[in-house]
Amino acid sequence: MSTFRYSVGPWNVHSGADSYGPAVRDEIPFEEKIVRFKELGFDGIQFHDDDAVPDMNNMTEKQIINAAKDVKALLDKNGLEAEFVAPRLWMDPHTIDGGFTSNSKEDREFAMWRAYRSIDIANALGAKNIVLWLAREGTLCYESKSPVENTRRLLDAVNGMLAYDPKIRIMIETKPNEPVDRSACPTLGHCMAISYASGDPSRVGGLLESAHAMLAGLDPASEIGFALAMGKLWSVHLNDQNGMKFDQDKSFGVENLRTAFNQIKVLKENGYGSRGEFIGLDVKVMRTEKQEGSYKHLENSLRIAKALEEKAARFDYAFQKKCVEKRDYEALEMYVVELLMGLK
Ligand code: GLO
Ligand code: MG
Repeated sequence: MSTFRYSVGPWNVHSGADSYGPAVRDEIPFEEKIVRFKELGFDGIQFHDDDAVPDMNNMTEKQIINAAKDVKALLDKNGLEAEFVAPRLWMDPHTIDGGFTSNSKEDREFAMWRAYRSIDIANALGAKNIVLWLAREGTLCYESKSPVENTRRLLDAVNGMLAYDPKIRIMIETKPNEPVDRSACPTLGHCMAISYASGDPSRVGGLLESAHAMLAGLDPASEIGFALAMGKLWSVHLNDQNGMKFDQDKSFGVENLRTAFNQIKVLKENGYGSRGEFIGLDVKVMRTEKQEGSYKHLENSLRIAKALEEKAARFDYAFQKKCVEKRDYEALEMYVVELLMGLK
């Protein structure tokens, strides 16, 4: 029995286009994806603003809200909950140089317009959270922006959103690089600092993605633990990554099984999910998969996560305590590896 509720975004099933080659599978319509997500065992859906309302730039504020209400009806019909809405501030011609930290005032205003509309969409979908994945907030050319001003602009944007809606919560999804070289908010430590410097720290928290922590050379379970200690871990994007290279979004646990186990273990030990938090699986299927394999990575990630939940439930805390008392960490480490290998 799983103790967690799992969530996923429509971008996690995609046609396989990357920077070096075109699509290799057909696009699957949104309605079809969400039916399948439910069948696979997901309870939550994550949205970009324009996943919910595709042509939003050319719509009035009222039209945007009405379109989002139709999506809410679709979610209700399928027994699904909207977890968050993220303004997609990296695709638009207005956000080539970033959104909140763009050097253009007009483009910064556009970014805020999208952030406010994302809050409207979240309210229409019944989602309590906005996610800020700050994809292009940072620099490609270091001298093009001031790191001090970048940080202040980011804080101003967060404060603007808090003021726009008295209830909405903001979760910053930190990532150190890609597509920018140096990000304005690379780790959960930075996110916590922004939270405490904001107008309402109780409404600004973090979303930790495993791969993003690894890209920063950090351990995802420890990043999760740090934010949990602050009471500010409000979502996670579990996936996997082979070292510090491009963001791979591999299925959860396929590269670093022990690290994956420790992520599940720290979430479980600290009652993650008891305040409605979801475990998001931000994974992508390999480009080599055929059409019928479009959901394989989601099935695999869920299977691995649930198997690791069971391993965490079986973890022998009495033995761990004994090892700690004797300072016999070799024995403890061997126990963990044997547990993961199915020898315990
Ligand atoms: C990319 C991010 C991305 C976000 C998503 C939600 O590196 O992980 O997938 O999670 O766009 O904002
Ligand atoms: Mg992510």
